[in-house]
Amino acid sequence: MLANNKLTNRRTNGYCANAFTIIEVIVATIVIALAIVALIGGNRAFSQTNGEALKMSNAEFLIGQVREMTLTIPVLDPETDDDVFGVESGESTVADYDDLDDFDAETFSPPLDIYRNAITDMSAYSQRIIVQNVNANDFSSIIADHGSDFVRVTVEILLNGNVVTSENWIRAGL
Ligand SMILES: [Ca+2]
Ligand SMILES: [Ca+2]
Repeated sequence: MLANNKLTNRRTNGYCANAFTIIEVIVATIVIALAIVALIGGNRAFSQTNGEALKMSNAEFLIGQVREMTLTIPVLDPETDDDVFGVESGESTVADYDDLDDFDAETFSPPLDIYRNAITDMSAYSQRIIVQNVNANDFSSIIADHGSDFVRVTVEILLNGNVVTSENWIRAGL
């Protein structure tokens, strides 16, 4: 009888020593749950970062298209010189634009490529262009239209109506 009790105790003790306790299981479950939450959070942050990078990359591409598109056209209209700031008479579409200020206050949606063709698969984006004359001695100072030989071109890129980024540069009409 005594031997039987000892055997039973040993089995019971052995069972306890080799099995997980409830506390161990709870702790392990919490650790695994925390790891899963951390993984999901990390993945979401990575996706958001990736999405922002793609947006910026597209925006930079679209700014580059405007820069290239307007790079070779003159600051002043070849026909009317500085008579008109903006689109001259008879220039009804972007294909007719032949000087820089023709592009002032224009928004292209879908955006245009360097050949002035609509980029239809980027139609959620827009290019908003502002052309302003600046002081010859201080390019940060905006002056009256055709008030100097220097022009600041600002391009804003919008995605679904929200500004993603903008860039500007100076052109000289000398
Ligand atoms: Ca023109
Ligand atoms: Ca013009």
